[in-house]
Amino acid sequence: MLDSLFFSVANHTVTVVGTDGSYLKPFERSFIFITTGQTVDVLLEANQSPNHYYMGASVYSTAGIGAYNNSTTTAIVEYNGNCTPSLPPVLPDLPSHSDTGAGLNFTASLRSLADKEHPIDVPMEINTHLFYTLSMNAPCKNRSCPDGKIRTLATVNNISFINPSIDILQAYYCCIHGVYGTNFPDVPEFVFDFTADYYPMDWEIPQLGTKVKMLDYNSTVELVFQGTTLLKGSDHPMHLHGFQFYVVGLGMWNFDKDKDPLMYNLVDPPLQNTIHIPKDGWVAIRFTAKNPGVWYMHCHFDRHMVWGMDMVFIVKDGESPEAKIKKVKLQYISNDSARKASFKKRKKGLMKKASELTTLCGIDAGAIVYSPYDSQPEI
Ligand SMILES: [Cu+2]
Repeated sequence: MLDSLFFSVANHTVTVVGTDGSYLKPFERSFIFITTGQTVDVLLEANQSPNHYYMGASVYSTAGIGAYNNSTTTAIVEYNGNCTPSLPPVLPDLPSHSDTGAGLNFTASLRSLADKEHPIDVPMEINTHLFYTLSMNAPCKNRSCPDGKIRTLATVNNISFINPSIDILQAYYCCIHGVYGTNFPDVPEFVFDFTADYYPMDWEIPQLGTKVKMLDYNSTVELVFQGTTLLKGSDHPMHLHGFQFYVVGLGMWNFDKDKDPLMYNLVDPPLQNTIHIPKDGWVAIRFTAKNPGVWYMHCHFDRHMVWGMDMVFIVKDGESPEAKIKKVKLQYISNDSARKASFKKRKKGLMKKASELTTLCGIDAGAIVYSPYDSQPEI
């Protein structure tokens, strides 16, 4: 989980048909671009002359050579039947390690099927606008730490995520205070030219914190990720748990809030859970917060994740029973047959809740259930 990759099969094209578990309008390419945490479904037609062909993958990296593995990983596609294979097999032609345009062009080609059998549900009226910068940071003044070591952190909206000692889900569920703050900012505190060539070094110093963004149930969210060139910047595969989101726009340089939304694809945007934000670029996603709970969002490059490029959404409970994670409904059901029919399920739910309170929250909880349907109360 370190780098994005180009992949190709020599002398063949592939038909791209899906990503992150959702269908796409099929399109042909001589290579695919895939970032960590993503899936891409392709069809390969063995329609070339019987032979042996290399398939290969190479790293896409905006860092200089030496900062990543410059080799090509390979395996061989062999056609069945009688043939005299070329020796060595033909190698695929892959884009260069820094070909940002090749990756961006591939990502921008993804389109949902968006037909009668596969309708899309992209939110059109947005009530929650978020703008998150993604940065590499240096925690010590002038990049020089007291112990002489060079250290790097990574941030979302200039906040480097600190892992709490108690899980945020546990703290939320059990109402344990002091574990996290609910003031994750909707926009960066400090707005500057995010893709400039030079900055004062002081701007590289991040805040540290464990902060979450609270979302009302069924909020319609638009989130723009903006890469910055602090510490020369990097690309970032951003991954959201708990949701699939529509990727409605992407581009290079600073996001323009007046012009760029006019170019959004709201007709057939791809439905994904991981999206590659190019270095010096931006990506806009939309989703409806209809999954109550605690959801982690992070860069899928392992090093960026442990350096703090993470945050958490908490989606509050909604009104209906299906939209709640926290409460047990104890209201009396007046209809006799409905009460009897749902008794077993409700009893099981209550017992599960008592058990969760004990194991998860450390509370000595118990339940005694009397009913006309059992001869003995259940404890
Ligand atoms: Cu990253």
